[in-house]
Amino acid sequence: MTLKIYGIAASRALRNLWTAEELGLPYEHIKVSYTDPALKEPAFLALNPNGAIPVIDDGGTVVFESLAINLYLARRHGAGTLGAADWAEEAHMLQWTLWTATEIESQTRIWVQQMIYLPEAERDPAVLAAALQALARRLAVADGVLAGRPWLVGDRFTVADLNLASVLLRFKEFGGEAHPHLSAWHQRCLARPAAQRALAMRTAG
Ligand SMILES: N[C@@H](CCC(=O)N[C@@H](CS)C(=O)NCC(=O)O)C(=O)O
Repeated sequence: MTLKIYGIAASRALRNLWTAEELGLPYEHIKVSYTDPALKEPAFLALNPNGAIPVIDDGGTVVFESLAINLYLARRHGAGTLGAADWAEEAHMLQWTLWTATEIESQTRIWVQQMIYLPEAERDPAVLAAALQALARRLAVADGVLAGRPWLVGDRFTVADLNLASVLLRFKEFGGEAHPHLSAWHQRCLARPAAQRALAMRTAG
């Protein structure tokens, strides 16, 4: 059964579309938006009880959480390429992905909340500044690591790179350009043909 990816490309589903493109997987893209009331109805809640996108159905294996979906797809369909070749790589892919979720996305979501969702009058500059400051400290860590190696795990682009790069999509706004090695790495990630195909879907509708 073909992999099904639920969620428009202009959402966190982009991360999973990028992964499917990297792996060359055939997939059906179900372009449901995060504003669609159907997300809160029983049929969709049976797939993702959070009522949110993305969620995938890979031949009956249903998974929600965008970064977990990518770890699963890489392990299931890309062992030794996008996914781990051994347990040490597996550990480091988990390490960087959990770091991305807890140390990076915890701050970038504050930026998104403040700058995209809240009306200007309700924004709190102190909250925004604190998030950007916390983010800068963490981005400096990744910059230091990438000063000595081209990719986060092994000697190739892996799901660890994809997960961090896709969370840092608003790279400039998140202060990424202050970190030269991270900047060069982010450009390498986004220049990949699979990334470009996924990014093009955001405007294609
Ligand atoms: N941590 C989740 C977040 C999922 C999420 O918040 N998705 C947004 C779109 S990017 C959504 O569907 N929001 C609608 C809602 O929560 O009602 C993930 O990474 O998959």
